[in-house]
Amino acid sequence: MFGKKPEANKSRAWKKLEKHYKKMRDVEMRDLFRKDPQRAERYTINLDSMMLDYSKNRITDRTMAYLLMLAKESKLAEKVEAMFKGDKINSTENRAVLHVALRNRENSPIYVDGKNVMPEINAVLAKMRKFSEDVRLGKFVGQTGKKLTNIVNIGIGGSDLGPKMATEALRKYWGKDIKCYFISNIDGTACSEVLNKVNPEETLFIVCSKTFTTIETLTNAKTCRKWLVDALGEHAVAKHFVAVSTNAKEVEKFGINTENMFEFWDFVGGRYSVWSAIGLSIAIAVGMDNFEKMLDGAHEMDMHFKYTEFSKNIPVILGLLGVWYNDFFHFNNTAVVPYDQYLQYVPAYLQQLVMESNGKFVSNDDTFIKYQTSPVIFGGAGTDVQHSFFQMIHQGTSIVPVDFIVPAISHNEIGEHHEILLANVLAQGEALMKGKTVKEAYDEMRRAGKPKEEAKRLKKYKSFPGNRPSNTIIFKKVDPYTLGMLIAMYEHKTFVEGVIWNIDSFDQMGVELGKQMALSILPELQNNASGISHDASTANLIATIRRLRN
Ligand code: G6Q
Repeated sequence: MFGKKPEANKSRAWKKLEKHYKKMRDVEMRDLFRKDPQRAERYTINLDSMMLDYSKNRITDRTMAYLLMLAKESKLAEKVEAMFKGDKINSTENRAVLHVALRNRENSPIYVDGKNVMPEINAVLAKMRKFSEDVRLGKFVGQTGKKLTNIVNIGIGGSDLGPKMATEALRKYWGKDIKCYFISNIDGTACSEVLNKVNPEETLFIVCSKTFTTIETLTNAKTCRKWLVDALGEHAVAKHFVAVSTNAKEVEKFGINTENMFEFWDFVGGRYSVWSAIGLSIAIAVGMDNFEKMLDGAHEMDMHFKYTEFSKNIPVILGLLGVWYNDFFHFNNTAVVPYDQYLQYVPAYLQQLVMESNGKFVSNDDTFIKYQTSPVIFGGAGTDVQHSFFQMIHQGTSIVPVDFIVPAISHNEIGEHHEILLANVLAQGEALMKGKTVKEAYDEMRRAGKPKEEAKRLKKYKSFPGNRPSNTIIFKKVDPYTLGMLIAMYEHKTFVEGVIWNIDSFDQMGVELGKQMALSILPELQNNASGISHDASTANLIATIRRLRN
C-alpha cells in the first residue's frame, strides 16, 4: 500500500540514532536536569486533565529531533491517516483496523469497501444501551422472574482481558446489586470457581467470541449451559445466555437465539475489541452512560493522536521512546506500574496489546527482521511491586524503563493512604533517575553512625546506579473517561512502534502453531491413540501424563 521501503534499520534517521546513541549512552540524566532548569517543563505534555512527564528519559532535543525524523521516514503521518480512513492496513489478513470507528463520537462517516460502517456501529450501541438498561432495571429478567445480578463473561484473550480490566478499573461505578465474573481459562477450575459463587436464577452469561470457534470459550460455555439447563430447564437458555460475535451461524448452532446476539466486525481485532459489544459486561456493570464516557475519553485521545503535531503528541512520543530504548539501548523489557488498585489488570491487558501486536519477526515487506521488535511487558500495582521486582529495576544489570500511572485522587481517600501512595510513586521515579553514588552511600552510612569498616564494606551494595528511565502519566482520578484516554493512548503508542518496525500489528499468527499441535495431542491423551511423531521430550511427557492419570 505504501510501496516497498528500506528495512527500518537502514533508514537515514536510524543510522543517525545509532551514532547519537554512542554519545548518549554515558550521559547522566541528573546532569541534564542540573544544566537545564526548563527540562521538566519542555518534556511534559498536557491533554485535558492528563499529563505525561517524559523528562526522566535519556534524551536531549537532538534525540527527539532524530526520533521525529525516524517517524517521518517511516511515513507515520500517512499510516495514521490510513488507519482512521479505514484502509486495509492489516495486510496479512486484508482487513481494515477500525477500533477508532467504535468510538467515533462525531459520527463522521468511515468507509470500508465503500460502505459507511457508522450506522451499524451505532445500531449495536443502541442495542447495548437497551439491553444493559433492561438488565439493570430488572426488565430483562431470568427464567424464574428474578433480576439478573451476576454477570458472567465467558471469553478468552481479547474477548476477556479488556472487559476484565475495565470492569475492575471501574468497580466503584458498578450498579449496587451487580457482580461481575470472568471465565476464560479452559482449566475447569476457572469455570467451577465461578459457578460455585453464583446461582442460576440470577445469572446472565455473556459468551464473547469473535469467531465463536475458540475451544476454551465454547467448552466453558457448554459447561455453563449444562449447569443452567440442569437447574432451570432448556427454556431458560434464552433468558440467561447472550452472545457477542461476528459469527451468527455458529452462535445459532450453539443454541443462542441470534436476537440475543450482539454483533461486531472483522475490522475490530480481538485485543482492540473492548470498545465494541465485547464491552457488554462493562456496560451492564457501570451503565451505558459510563460506557459511552469511556468511548468519549478514547475518542479524545484519538483526535489528539490524529491531529496533534508529533512533537507534542503523547502516543507518538511514548512510541518513539519505546523504539529508542528497545533498538538502540537494547533495553528489551518495559514495566507498567499503575499506582491504583483498581488498575491492577492493566499490565496484563497491555501484555496482550503490546506483545501480541508487535511480537513479530516478519516485516510488511515479507522479509525476516534483523532488529528488535516488541519488548517484554510486565508490571503490577504499586506499591505492592516495590516490594518484589523493584529490586531488579533499581539495581539489576539490565535496565527496565518504567511507566508510572498515577491518579492524583483515590476513590477511597482514607486517612493518609493516598498521600503515602503518591509519595512512593514520586520517590520511585526520582530514585531511579538520580540513583545514589558509592560515595553518597558511604557518607550516608557514616552520618548514621556506622563504623568506618562496615560502611566501606557495604558502600557498593548500598549504591544505586540511577540514570534509569521512567515516564509518569498523571491524571485526576480513575473514571470512565480517563480510562478510555489511557487505554487508547497505549493502543496508539503500540501502533506507532509497529509502524516504525514496519510490521503488521494487527494479526496474531504466532498463536496458531501451539493450538494446532494441542488438537493433535488431545486424542493421544484421551484414547491413548498414537498421533503425530513427537520429539523425545514431548513423547515422554505424554507417556508420563497417561501413566499419572490412570
Ligand atoms: C486478539 C486475539 C485473541 C482473541 C482470542 C479469542 O487480538 O485475536 O486474543 O481475542 O483468541 O478469540 P475469539 O474472540 O474469536 O474467541
